[in-house]
Amino acid sequence: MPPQTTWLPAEPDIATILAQDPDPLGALARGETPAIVLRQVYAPDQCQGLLRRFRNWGLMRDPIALNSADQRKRIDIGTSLGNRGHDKEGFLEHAQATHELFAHLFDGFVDPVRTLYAALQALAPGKSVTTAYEPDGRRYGPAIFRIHYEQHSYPPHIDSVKLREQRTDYAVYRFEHQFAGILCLQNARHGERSAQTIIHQCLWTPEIQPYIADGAFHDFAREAGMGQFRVELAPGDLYFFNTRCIHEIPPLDGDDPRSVLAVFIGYSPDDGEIFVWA
Ligand SMILES: O=C(O)CCC(=O)C(=O)O
Ligand SMILES: [Fe+2]
Repeated sequence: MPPQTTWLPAEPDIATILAQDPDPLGALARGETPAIVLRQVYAPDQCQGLLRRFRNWGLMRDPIALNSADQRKRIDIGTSLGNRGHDKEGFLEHAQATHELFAHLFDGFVDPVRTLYAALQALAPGKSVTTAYEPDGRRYGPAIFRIHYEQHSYPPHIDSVKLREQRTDYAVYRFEHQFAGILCLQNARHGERSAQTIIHQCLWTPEIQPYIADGAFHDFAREAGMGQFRVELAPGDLYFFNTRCIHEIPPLDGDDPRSVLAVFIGYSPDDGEIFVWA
């Protein structure tokens, strides 16, 4: 068992969170809280309806289609800087196509991207939340749907355009801190069990990297008596966390793919803009 911790998330809705702390993103940046968890910001029946649409439009594979030649463990709907950033022109063109797709993908539903951005905006009084853009005005992908099939896992890692990917030629490089925002559409379930994100009370430093690279982070965390927080999500829940905290998702099982809407977020305490991308 991990040690008892006082490292607790801000929950469960925006009004409660802001009443306790007018600057919850600042607390996230400093590593004082593991996450901001907003419960039921998107209706579960909308989650199911959207996933049905993705299947009907051929955007995701039905897990029951056992004979499918497509055996990818993860399917993305959207544009990922991490996957495409090596080719800036190609990335920005792909992002433009994602904007065009997303302009009608949610017709008849509440727009989940707008829901996510609105929640972030409400948590950042005085700042302006906007899709990341380059100086010439071209925009990044606004958000991405990630469908994770059985056996998918995220080993302990961080996400950082600055500390890890060193994307010096992109405007998002300017931000001091990077967060993620994740809206859960569907959990991978196996009976009572469902795989959930674990966030370790550990902001990445170069000294930590060898443990991550060698697959020895769990031993290191145990010996250090490191705290951790397990983010228990239901469909419709949205959480934000600091992606410089080492985090992981154990292997998924069950037939339902874990499906989320995900963004990255660039934040600096003294910057009036907050950039959002995928
Ligand atoms: O899906 C999540 O909750 C987090 C996934 C993650 O860590 C990532 O995409 O880098
Ligand atoms: Fe991550």
